[in-house]
Amino acid sequence: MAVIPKSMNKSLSKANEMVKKAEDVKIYSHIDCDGISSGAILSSTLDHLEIDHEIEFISLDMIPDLKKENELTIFSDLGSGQNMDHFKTSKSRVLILDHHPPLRKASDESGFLEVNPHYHGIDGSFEVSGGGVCYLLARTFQFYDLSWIGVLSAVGDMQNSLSGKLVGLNQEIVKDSINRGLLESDNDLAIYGRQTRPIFVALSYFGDVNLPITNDRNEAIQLLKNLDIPIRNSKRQRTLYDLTMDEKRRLFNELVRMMSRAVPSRYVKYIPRLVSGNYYEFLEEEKYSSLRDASEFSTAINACSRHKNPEIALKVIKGDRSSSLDEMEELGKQHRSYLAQKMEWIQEEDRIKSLKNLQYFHGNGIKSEVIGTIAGMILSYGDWKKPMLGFTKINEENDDLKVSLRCSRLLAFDGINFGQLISKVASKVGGSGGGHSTACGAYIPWDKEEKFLEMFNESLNKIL
Ligand SMILES: [Mn+2]
Repeated sequence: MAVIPKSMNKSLSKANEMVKKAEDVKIYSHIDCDGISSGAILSSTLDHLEIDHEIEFISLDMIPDLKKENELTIFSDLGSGQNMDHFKTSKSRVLILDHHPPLRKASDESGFLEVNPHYHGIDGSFEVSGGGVCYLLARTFQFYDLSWIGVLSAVGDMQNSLSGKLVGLNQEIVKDSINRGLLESDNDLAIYGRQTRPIFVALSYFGDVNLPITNDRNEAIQLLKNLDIPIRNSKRQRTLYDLTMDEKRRLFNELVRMMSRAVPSRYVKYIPRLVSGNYYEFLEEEKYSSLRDASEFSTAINACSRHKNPEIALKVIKGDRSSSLDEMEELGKQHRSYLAQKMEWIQEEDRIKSLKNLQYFHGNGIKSEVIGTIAGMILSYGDWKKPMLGFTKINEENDDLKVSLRCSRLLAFDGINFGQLISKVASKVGGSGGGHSTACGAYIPWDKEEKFLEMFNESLNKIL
């Protein structure tokens, strides 16, 4: 794999030594799709090596309270951005496999090893995910069968969201997976729900700008009729997966035409990028199942993590296709009905408020784990030209606020990075934040919401 820098290969082989020697391992991984996939790769690797291990999924705020109790502690998809001094002191070893921007200089103290792409000139925000770094370690043991999970983690981390496809080290992991016959990938229409959603339903959620078909299934059916694309075959409703090349071409042209009419002219050049992108299809999974498409699989994992059941997702990724898969599907159902109920609640009383440069809502009572998902969904009912911010209490015990932001990718193509902006504004009111350019969030003190909104709105005067 030519693209892995030598220096990175060196630290991967040190990590390999560390793992090989260990007899008792604890893994702490981030409780999101990338983190759970990371955990699945590491756990499968240790299973293959017959090394005893435990795994626990945590959020970043739990790190200060963790204690070293095992011979080797591995942190995956977290650790690089946090103070880890309390883990540096005792005799047991620590391995950090992360892709977030590191706090420390490349450290290689005895017993404390950090593998992070940023140390080797690779951008961890889109070239490799936490799970990707874990896979690169698994690969040093020749466990190529885990490559598909590295793809899943990158898609779950939205590393393909701006360019429409995986690049950099991610692309190498894709190749490994294709070579093993585990994956197929090609360009297609970038409409979510490729395997499971009837095409007219998928189209009604198709977004980034508001169109006549947005949230309107009848309009979507009409559009397909006009393009001579049947919505059913003899057995069932057709999904994107069922469409012929020719049908896809007609649909692509029509979507580009509709969107180009709906946006200011400076955005028109970006439109094709929103309408097409690569799919990542897991060939071992059943067709039309929610596991066949990487992006749909990652949604199912998120439903587990957002309702605090990461272990179910872990078991499914590790291969359980019976009871854990049933549980995951049940959680998915509950998740969707929770979202629908909250969406209705926001809309029934016009709870979306608008300022000059942004829109927002209070989701008091909405779980902080799903406030971002809801902000993304509600954006399609608001004005796509402004970001949507949702506020909610962190949890029952903590009155401070979580704020999540979602926006059209067109704003990011235009050069705005909301992840950086939200981090800046949050720290000015005594909070902290970060994330991607189109999906990010922050934690702020409970009494600082107004100040935060005012400053955020103000800071957009020059850019929006
Ligand atoms: Mn990650």
